[in-house]
Amino acid sequence: MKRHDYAILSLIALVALFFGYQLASSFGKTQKNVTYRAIENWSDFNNNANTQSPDDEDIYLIARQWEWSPVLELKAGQSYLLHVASEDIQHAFHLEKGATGQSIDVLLQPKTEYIIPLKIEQEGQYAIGCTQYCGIEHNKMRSRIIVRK
Ligand SMILES: [Cu+2]
Repeated sequence: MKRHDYAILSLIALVALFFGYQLASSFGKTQKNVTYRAIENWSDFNNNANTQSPDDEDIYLIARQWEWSPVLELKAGQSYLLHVASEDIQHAFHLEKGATGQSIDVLLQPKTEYIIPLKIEQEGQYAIGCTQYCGIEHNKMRSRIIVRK
């Protein structure tokens, strides 16, 4: 090979490394700090979701065909641990980018609790949705998180 061939190969390798790194770090960020565990007692989780208040540190959200329950009302600037779980089949939690500066996407295996650290500084309403096809009314599976001062 001639010298300029090596130069071109090196350039291609650098570009591949750059985009590979970008891709790898974007995957890492969406799932970063998210932990999960099997839910042994669904009625406890359901009960937590139905009795929570914006003052609690731990907040609960249920995905099911085809809704998110309940509509969460949070306080701006407060740190939460958001516990999200699917009651039936596989769904995927998506929170719009405006909430935290980066969208949050977490695949939800059934009856598994995903714990997502969440802090939203600005009051407002932030869209959530399901990004995993989950049946005929999948596209209706949208809701919001309401954040107040
Ligand atoms: Cu779904």
